[in-house]
Amino acid sequence: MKNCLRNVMLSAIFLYPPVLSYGQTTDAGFHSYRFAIVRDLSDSFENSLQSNPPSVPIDLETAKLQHKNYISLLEKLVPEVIRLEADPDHPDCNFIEDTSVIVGNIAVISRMGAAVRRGEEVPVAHVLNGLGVKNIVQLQFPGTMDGGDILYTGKHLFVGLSERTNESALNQLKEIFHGKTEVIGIPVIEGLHLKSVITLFDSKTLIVAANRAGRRIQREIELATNGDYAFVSVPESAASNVLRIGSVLIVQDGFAASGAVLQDLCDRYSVSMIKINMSELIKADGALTCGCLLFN
Ligand code: CIR
Repeated sequence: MKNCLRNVMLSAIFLYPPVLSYGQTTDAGFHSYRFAIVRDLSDSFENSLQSNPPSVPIDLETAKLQHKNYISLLEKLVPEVIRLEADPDHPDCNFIEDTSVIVGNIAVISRMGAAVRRGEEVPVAHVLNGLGVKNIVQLQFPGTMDGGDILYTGKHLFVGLSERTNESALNQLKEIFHGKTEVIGIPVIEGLHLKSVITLFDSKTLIVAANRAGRRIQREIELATNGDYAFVSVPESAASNVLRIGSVLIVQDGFAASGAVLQDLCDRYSVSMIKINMSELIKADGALTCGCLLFN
């Protein structure tokens, strides 16, 4: 496998963020994408994995509407949105972010941490292949990885070591991206994924949940990276998962205190903020990044 991975690495082209001068940090180019892959919400979504069974069960019709609105929004922001059919045998299939990690022209196909979700990655790999993504690498046993644990900033690839993503996956990613981008393991002590508590505002500014897991992750990143990042804390952990596309920041509706912090940040950097209600997807531990795969 080593040789194969080395060949993959030699032909990789990586996209680094543009150099920005002080006061000009919106970073829209880095966050612009040509493609988004999304997957419809399954009729079996009520049977999705839920770490804390919600007091009010998922309302399927509302979930479908929320997911439809999310896709409509992506269609306004990304030129080519590829929509895959739902799979009734995979109630979590709309959470397509978990199926792979795409950086530059390398796609690493997940071996997902939850065995019941394995198989969701198959049609995604086909689409990536059809689009001409040059290097498609399958994560190997005993590695397990969910894309929700991978945070790529342009300079670093942070890998959440969580219930879903393990040390073997971290080591494989280090090998795949060797010489191209620094891969750093970050323990996730609470929450499903790394990106359940930390996401990108821009390539140098991270939005982090003001909870125990968020503080630990911030500390680990600070220790590992020599002050490369600024951190903005939001009080509600669900609100720490934001989705930046171009000069737009998509945030979860319904979290007023965090919304105010994020609005202030957006105002400072001339980024437009759009709120979207994902209440039914949150019940299945879903967030904003998890509904799409974005790449060029
Ligand atoms: C799961 O437990 O796998 C799904 N119910 C939720 C996955 C959310 N994925 C993500 O945030 N990347």
